[in-house]
Amino acid sequence: MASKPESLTPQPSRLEHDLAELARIRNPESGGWTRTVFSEPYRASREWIRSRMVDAGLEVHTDGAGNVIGVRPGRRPGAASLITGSHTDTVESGGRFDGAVGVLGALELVRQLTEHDVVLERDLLVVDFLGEESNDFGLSCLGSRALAGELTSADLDRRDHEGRRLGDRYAAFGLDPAGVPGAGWTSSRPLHGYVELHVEQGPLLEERGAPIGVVTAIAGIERLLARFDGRPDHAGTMPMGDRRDALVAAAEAVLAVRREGCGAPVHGVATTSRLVSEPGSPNVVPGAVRMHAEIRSVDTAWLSAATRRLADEIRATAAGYGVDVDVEWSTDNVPVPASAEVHEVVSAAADALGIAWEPVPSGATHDAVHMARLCPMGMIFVPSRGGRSHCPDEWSELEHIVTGVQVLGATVLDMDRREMSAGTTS
Ligand code: HGY
Ligand code: MN
Ligand code: MN
Repeated sequence: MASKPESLTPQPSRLEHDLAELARIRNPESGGWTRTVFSEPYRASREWIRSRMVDAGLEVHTDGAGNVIGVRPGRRPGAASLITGSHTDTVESGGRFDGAVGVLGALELVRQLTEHDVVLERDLLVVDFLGEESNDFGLSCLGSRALAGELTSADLDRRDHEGRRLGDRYAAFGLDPAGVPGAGWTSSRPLHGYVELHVEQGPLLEERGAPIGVVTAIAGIERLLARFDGRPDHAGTMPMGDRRDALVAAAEAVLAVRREGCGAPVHGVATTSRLVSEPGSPNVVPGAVRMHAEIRSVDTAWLSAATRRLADEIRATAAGYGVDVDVEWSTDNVPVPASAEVHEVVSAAADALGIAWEPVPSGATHDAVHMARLCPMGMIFVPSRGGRSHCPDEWSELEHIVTGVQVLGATVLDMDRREMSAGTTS
């Protein structure tokens, strides 16, 4: 029976309960909500998610990439599957909604489909992707990246700042690292389309008074590691003009990163997140500094030009202080447009439900970036209060989350019945 979208009305109390239950699983030693990838609180949260997937009647397994996947079988075995989901790991001292809304919203949709005796044509896969957040290995979206066949055995040799190897972290978490590089989705099981519900994590929907955002594109991220090599000296005796102060050169670079972001002609941002200054003693001129930064935009041309401009400026200003600098950029992900057809399906679903929506870019990256390599991709946003996220103040209203699940349901019902094309929004 193909149910009418308006009949799939999510239960606010059940969603609220799940959000509250998941929020109880966190590292008590950290502020906010902390379930970082491979941590014990994260292990516990995934066990809870598995149990909720089973309760919702899904057939649950963990794939070779460490993704927890619940399958709701469709009427037509062999038909290309629908897939939705998000992540339940958090940043350090993060919030309760980033990622959680997409996984728990999808579970509420599954319960709705079952309670209304809706049997989809296609299998519906609900995924809690492994480790979406950026980590010390320089690779965000571990699970979806591997599912898209983009996580290599060389990546498993990456080390974090404590020298721990990524492959060993998989093993300690109970996952077989040898299975990760080969965990890519096989074309023998085609995917029909991917749609992810997520909090906006920015201010646009609240500013425009819209309860739903339909994502047009997801920003690319270029990450910078700059190593400044000056000269340690006695802070009390070395004259100012004779110093080669690595931290002063890095401070100039921090401001250059900010200027680049503020000057972006399109949605572009730039952030320096960390300076590690050595030796760090109060009476020693800093001899060496490591600087971590990133720039983001949906505009590929601006991103690559900005990386070149910044590299030139950082080298030139460092030379002025007699400091050498090694500038290293790495691409976390390139900008990815949403599928034009999924964008159309989501906006038509919102229209049919009489729900206002706005087209919005995503400054945050998501598992959807990697899923776009496997099938047509779209995202549904719900507002974030004050545009805040990745902090304990992160908040989204339950009524908005319920509306997001409603639009997700109507989108899934529509995608289930239609053939999809591969075009994108740009
Ligand atoms: O960094 C991001 O944009 C995402 O929240 N992981
Ligand atoms: Mn997220
Ligand atoms: Mn996040």
